[in-house]
Amino acid sequence: MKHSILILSTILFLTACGNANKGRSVTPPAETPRDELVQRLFSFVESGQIAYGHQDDLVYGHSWVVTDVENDPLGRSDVKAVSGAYPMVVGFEIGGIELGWDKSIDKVPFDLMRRAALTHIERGGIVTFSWHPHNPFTGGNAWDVSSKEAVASVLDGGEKHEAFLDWLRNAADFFESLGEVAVIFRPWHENIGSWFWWGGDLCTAEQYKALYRLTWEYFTKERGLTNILWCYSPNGPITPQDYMSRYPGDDCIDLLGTDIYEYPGDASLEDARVRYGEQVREMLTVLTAIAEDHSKLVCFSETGLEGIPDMEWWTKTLLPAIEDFPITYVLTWRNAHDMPGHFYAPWDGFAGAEDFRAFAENEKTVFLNQ
Ligand code: BMA
Repeated sequence: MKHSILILSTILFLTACGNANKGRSVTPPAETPRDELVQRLFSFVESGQIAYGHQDDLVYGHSWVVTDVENDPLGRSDVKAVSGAYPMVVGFEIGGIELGWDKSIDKVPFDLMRRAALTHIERGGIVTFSWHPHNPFTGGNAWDVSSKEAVASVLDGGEKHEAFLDWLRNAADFFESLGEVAVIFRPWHENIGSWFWWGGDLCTAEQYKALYRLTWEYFTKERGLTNILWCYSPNGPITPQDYMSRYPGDDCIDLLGTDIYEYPGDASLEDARVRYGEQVREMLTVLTAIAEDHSKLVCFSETGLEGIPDMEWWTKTLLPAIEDFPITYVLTWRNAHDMPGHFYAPWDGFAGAEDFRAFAENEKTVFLNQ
C-alpha cells in the first residue's frame, strides 16, 4: 500500500499540470476548480480513506421525491436520514438531455439536477454524472442493441454525425450551465459488456475509442469545458487486456473506474457475497496496477446489491472488498421512489440501517457532515 501511495503521489501534479511537470515531486497550488477536485480526490487516497457516493441522493429517495424544483431546500437524503451525513459523492444521470428533454430518463428535471449538483458542491461534496443517451441510429433507448451501426453512424462521415453533434451540444450546454465548478463525467460506461448501443459486440475497439474521443474533444476543445474530470468505467470483472482494449487514451482520461454489482441470482447470499468479494478485489487489483502505470486515480464508479437483502452487506461484503485498495470513492446506485424494490442504499425505516451506520462510522469511509 505504501508503494501505491508513493506512486499515486505523482498523479496529482501529472493530472493537474500535464506532462510538462513530469518528474516534479511537489504538489502545485490548486489554480482551477479542476486542480482542486483532483487534490480532493487524491487527499482521500493519501489518508487511506474512501469517499462514499450515492446516485440521485438529493433529488429523491425510496419513498419521496423533490417536486418544488426552484425552492426545495434539498436537505433530504436517505443516506443522511440513516447515517446523519450526506454521501460525499452524489451521482446524477443526464440521459434524455441529448433530446432536449426537460427531465432525465429517471424523471429528474434538469433544472433541479443543476441546483442539486451546485448545492452539493457548495456544501463541500463531489458530483459525478453518468449518461444513458438514446440510440442515435434506431431512436430507441440506451439499451437498444438491435443495430451494430449506431456507433459508426455518429462518427465523422457517418449518417448521424451532424445529429449527434447536436446531442453533444445539448449535453455540453448543461455542463456549461453549471458554471465554474469541477465535476466528474463518465460517459460510455460498461462498454465491454453488450447491453448498451456502444457495448463490446456493437462496435469495434477503434470505433469505441473514436466515440469517447469525439465526446471529449467536443467538450474540451470546441466548448472549452476544462473543469471536467473524465472517467473511463467499463463493467467488471474483466482482464487488464480487455480493460485497456477500449481505453480512449491517457490524454483524455483522469479517473479509472469500474461498475460491478452483486447479483445473487440462484446462489445463496453467502455464495453471492463471496463471489462479489472476489470479483471486486480482482478488478480493483487490475485497476490499481493500471492506474500506477498510467498515473491515474481510481474509483469504484457503480456498485450495489438491489434491495439489500443482506443485512450486513456494508460491513461484511462491501467494506472488506474495497478497504485494501487506494480508490477515491465508491458509489452505490439509486433509491428509486417509483420502484419500491429498486434501492441500493438504506432509507429511514429500512431493517438493515444499523449496518450502514457502522459502515459510515468506520474510519475508512468519508461522508459529508453538514
Ligand atoms: C439503471 C436503472 C434504471 C435507470 C438507469 C439510468 O440501472 O436504475 O431504472 O433508468 O439505471 O439511471
